[in-house]
Amino acid sequence: TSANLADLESQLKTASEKNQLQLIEQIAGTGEAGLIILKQFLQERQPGSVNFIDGKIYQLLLSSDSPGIADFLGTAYPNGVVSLQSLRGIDYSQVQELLAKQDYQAADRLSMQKLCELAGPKAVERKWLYFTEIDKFPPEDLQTLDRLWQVYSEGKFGLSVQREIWLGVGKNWDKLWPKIGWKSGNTWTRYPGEFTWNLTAPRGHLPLSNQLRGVRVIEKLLTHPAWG
Ligand code: UYC
Repeated sequence: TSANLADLESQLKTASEKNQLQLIEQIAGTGEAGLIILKQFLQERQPGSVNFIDGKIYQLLLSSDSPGIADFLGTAYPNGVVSLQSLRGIDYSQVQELLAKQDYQAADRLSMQKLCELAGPKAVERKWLYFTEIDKFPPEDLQTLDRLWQVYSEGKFGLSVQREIWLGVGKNWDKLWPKIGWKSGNTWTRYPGEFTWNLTAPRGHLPLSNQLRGVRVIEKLLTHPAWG
């Protein structure tokens, strides 16, 4: 009933972020009236501090089939809720599009491609990174990619999330792999079929970085000055 919806709306304003996620899903589930409440709530939030609450609402509005909501999104957020800064003129809008649609597998592949673009034409050709290329990455670009992953994953995915977990296990790679679902016992998780391409994955599961050539690339990514 509308009394219930008004109730959920007022709870949404003061709840913790974890409870907000749940309330947002509940409100979206009530149909058009709920979507309008979420649209208003999104508009009233601080544009300077976009986080996974904004991302969640955007994703739910995007997946609705209401033409009014689609018009609003197209005008207010033509690219999504995250502003896409790059110091190298790289266009991250397709990464945002894929993450907003929760196509985490395609977003993962494209994110690796964007890192290669950041490293330059040789890396684009090679399709993988030399660890020596990573020092020159601008912090802004890594932060943009990290914000995209976090905002569209309820805060679960992103390089800075992986960094935090890695620091939490005393920078021990053998302890990191099972924690983020990249290894089970002695067995590496196989690409792509054995990875979990949705939010049931463990925290830090994505984005992937292939360990075939050793840990130096991921080590450079997780120790980059971007994470200050
Ligand atoms: N793969 O196992 N991986 C590939 C991962 C390893 C291997 C791509 C991650 C272990 C081969 C991505 C893990 C290993 C290829 C990832 C993982 C291995 C490949 C596509 C858990 C064997 C074919 C992008 C740590 C024991 C390509 C790319 C090639 C691909 C990711 C094998 C994203 C996180 C040690 C043979 N694996 N990878 O880099 O290079 O090609 O031959 O990490």
